[in-house]
Amino acid sequence: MHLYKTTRGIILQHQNKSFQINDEWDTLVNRKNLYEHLFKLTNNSKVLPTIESDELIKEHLLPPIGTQEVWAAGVTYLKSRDARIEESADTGAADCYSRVYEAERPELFFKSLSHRVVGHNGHVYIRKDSSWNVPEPELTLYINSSGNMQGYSIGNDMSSRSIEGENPLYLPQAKIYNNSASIGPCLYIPEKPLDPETKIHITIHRRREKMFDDFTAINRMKRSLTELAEFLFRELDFEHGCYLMTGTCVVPPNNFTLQKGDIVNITIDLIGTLTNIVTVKD
Ligand code: DO4
Ligand code: MG
Repeated sequence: MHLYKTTRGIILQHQNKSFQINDEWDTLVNRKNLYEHLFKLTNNSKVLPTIESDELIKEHLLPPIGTQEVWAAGVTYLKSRDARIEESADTGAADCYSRVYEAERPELFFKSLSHRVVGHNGHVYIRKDSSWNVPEPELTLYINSSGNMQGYSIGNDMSSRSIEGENPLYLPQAKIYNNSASIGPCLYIPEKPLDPETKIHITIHRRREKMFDDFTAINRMKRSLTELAEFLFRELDFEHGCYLMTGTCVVPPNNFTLQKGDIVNITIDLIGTLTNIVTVKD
């Protein structure tokens, strides 16, 4: 099931039908056994004509988020560990990335409040004080207030590699700035957990030319999704649940940096495609 948030209300898509859901986002997504709850709603919710739901999703889409905080995990794939080691090679900090990759405790960091999150077709920013900027395509979990994974979305953890590489203590500046977090296009709530073979695919286009294209499967992750959720919830409560980006799995070559106007597409099997346009804050 795919849940879309629009300026005109919530749309649930299931088996080629679209339903209008009359509930408030935070309350809805935090309902116990979300899949079963939504399934029941399909029996007594208004069915929207395809033309109407397509128009709402195309023209009035919002990021699939209410007041949830967005957190992120780092160095969960070998690719990410190696990229961090390379970018911090001159600073003597490379060791901390090898250590966190092997450690029992994962790297978890705060990424965004919900009002700073952009969605599908939204503009993501690159920092003006950063010389090396990349998108990070990440499977993103929706975890309810009881700590149970209830759904998935697609995240783009926009990052400054020059700032992060200079000193690991600069991580919040490399990661948290206006329009640095994108989530969308929807919240996907399957009956069963995602297949470990699920692929994440990213392309970056510049003036119609493909600059980067790569993919991997989520089973390349060193840690389990439940392990990440368990660590995040150890000493933190989230009244309406939260989003957790689970770390990047593909990294553009070291000579690549994003430019204004680039188009980033991230596709995850069964969830959809999240598209972002890269720009710079005025
Ligand atoms: O350690 C820095 C952040 C890593 C990260 O965001 C990732 O691996 O996705
Ligand atoms: Mg990341």
